[in-house]
Amino acid sequence: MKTPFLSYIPFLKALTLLLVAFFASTSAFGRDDNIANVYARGSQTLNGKWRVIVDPYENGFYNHRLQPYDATEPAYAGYFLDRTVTDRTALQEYDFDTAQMLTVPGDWNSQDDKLFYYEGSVWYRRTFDFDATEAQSRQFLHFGAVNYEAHVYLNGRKLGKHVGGFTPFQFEVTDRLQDGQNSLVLMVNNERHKDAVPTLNTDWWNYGGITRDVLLLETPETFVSDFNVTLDSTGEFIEITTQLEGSQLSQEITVEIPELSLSKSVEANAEGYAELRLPTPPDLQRWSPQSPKLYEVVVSSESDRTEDRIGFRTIEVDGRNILLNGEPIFLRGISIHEENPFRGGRAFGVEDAQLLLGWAKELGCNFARLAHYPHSEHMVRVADEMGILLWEEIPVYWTISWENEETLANARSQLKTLVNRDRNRASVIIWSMANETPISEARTMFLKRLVDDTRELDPTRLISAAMEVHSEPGKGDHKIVNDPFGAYTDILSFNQYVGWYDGLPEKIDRVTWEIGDEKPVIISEFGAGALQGKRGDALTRFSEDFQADLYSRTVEMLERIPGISGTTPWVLVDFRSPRRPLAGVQDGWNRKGLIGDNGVRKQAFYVLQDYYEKKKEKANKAKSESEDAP
Ligand code: GCB
Repeated sequence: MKTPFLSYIPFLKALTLLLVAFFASTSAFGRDDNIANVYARGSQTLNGKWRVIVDPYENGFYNHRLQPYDATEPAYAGYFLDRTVTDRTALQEYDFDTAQMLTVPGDWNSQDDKLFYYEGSVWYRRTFDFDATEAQSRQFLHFGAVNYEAHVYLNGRKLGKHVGGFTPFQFEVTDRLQDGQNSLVLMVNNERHKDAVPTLNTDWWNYGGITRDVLLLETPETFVSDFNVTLDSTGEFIEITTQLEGSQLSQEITVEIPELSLSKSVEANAEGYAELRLPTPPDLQRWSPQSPKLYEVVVSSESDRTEDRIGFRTIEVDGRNILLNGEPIFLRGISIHEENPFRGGRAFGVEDAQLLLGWAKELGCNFARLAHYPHSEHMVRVADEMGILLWEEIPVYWTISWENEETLANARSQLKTLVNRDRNRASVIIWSMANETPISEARTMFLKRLVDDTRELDPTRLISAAMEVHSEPGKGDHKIVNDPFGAYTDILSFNQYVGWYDGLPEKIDRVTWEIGDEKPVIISEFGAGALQGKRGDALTRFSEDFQADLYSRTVEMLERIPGISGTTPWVLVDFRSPRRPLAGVQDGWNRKGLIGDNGVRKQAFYVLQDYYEKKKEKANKAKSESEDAP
C-alpha cells in the first residue's frame, strides 16, 4: 500500500529542523583559530552603545513550544531578525530601536542596578555601516570575550554560537555583510552550569555581557592569519612560524625586524605554512622586567602585511630555580582579578590594565598571576610594555566535572585559544592548568590532557597549577605538598591560608614544609581579609592590622621554604564575590585586597612592598657580586 504523500510532511519537517540544527551547530565555534594580532589589522570598532533587551524566559529565542526560532532558515520570528515596526497595525512585542542602551565593552551587572544580580539572557543589538567599495576582500567579526554563551546573528541570519566567557572568537562575514546598514545581534547568556568551565561555584562575580572589544576586521583575500616569533630555549635562534589563509597559499613570506636589520624570506608550502630558524643577531637585547625591550616584527606575504611588537627572552627551570635569560629569578608577584574598582565591574581596556599593573609595579612586582581566567589581551600587552612577567590560567577552578568529555573539550578549547592569543608575548612565562582542584584519578587525567596539549602548542613556556596543601591527622603544623598532578608540572605551586582559614597568624611561625619533587616552588596564594580603614589589634579579624601582621609573618616564613622561587599573594585589589555577604564588612566584596575597593592602599600593601624592596636589593647584590667574581 502506498503511503499518502501528506503523511510524510511531519517527518520531512522534523528532518529539515534536524538538518538545520546540525548545520547551525557545526558552525558553532566560528573559525577554528583566531587571526593573530587583531589590533594590527584594518578594522572598524563596534564598541560603544548597544541596544539591549533583557530576556529571562528567552522569548526572543524560543517559540511557545520551546522550539528555537533559529532552527529554521529563514526564521519566521525571533529577536535576532531585528524587525522594525513600520505599520501601526503590526503586532510586535520587541523593538531594539526603543530599547535601553548599555556600553560595550562592559558587563551588564555594573551598568544597571536592576541587573546587578541578573544571571540569564540579554539580547544586544548594534547597527553599523559597511561600504563595500572601500573595503578589503575579506571581513571578520572579532569578539574579545562574551560571558558566557553567545548566539551571534548578522542581518537576521545565524553566524554561530560560542561558549566560554574569557576567550576571543571570530566569524568570517565576507558574504554576509550588506552594503550600507547592517544589524548585528547577540543573545548572551551568563547562567552558570555544573558541567561548564568554570562550574557553578566560584569566589568571584559572574559578570555577564559583551565584556571585551568588538571589531570588524578586514584582510586581503589571502592573508597572514597566524605567526609565532620566539627565541628558542638555547637563545641561539629566533624561531618563526607563519600561516597563510586564502586561495594563494604558495607565496613568499618575508619576516623583518628592522631595528636588528634582519630580513629573511621563505616560500610557504601548499598549506600556506612556513617556518624559519634564524641565528640570533649578536646585538639582540633580551626582554626582562628591568629592560622590557620590544622589537617591531613585520610579517609580509605577496598579498598581505601584518606586524607586532615582540620581546625575546628564555625561560626554563633548573632544579629548584627558575631561570630568566639563564639567570635565577625570584618572582615578586601578586594575584589579580580583572576588575576596575573605580568604575566597578569587569575591567577591559588599556587604561584598566595600566591601572592594575601600575599598582603591581608600585608594589615592587616583577610578576603577576592573572587569576582565575584569561584576562583581556590588553593586560598581557601592557605587561609586555611594563616588564611584568605573567602567569596565565583558565577557569578550571574547584569542582569541575572531571569525567565529562564535553567539559574537557571546553577546557581544552579555552586553553588552546589562550595560548594561541598570547604566545608572542614575552611577559607570559607560565601557563596554569587549574586552581585548587580536588585530588582524584579522573581529575589528574583531565589536567594531564591539558598539559599534553599545552606542551604541544607551546613547548617554550613553563606549566603549573595552583595546588592545595595537606597535613596528616594530628600534625597540622606540618604542611605537605604532594599532589600527584605535580609530577606533570614544571613548577610546584600551591595556595595556603595558614593564619586565616587555618589557625591564627602565630601559627605561621611554627609551620614546617615538605614539598615534593626537586622543582621550583611558588606560593600562588596567601592572604587575609581586611576592610580598608578598619583598625584593631593584630587579632581582630578584618582589620588592616590583622592582615598586615599575617603578611609580616608569612614573608618571613617564605624564607624558610626550600626552593621558594616566588609568590603571588591573594590579592591586589578587593573584588566582588557573592560568597562574601558579611554586612558592614564585606558587603559582597572579597576583602583580601592589598588595596580597598576605593583605591586606598592598606597597611599590608606596605609590608609586602618593603619585603619586595629587600628581595630586589638582595638579588641585585648577588648579581653584582657574581659579576665581580674572577
Ligand atoms: C582561594 C581561591 C580564591 C579565593 C581565595 C579566598 O583559595 O583560589 O579564588 O578567592 O581562596 O579568598 O578564599
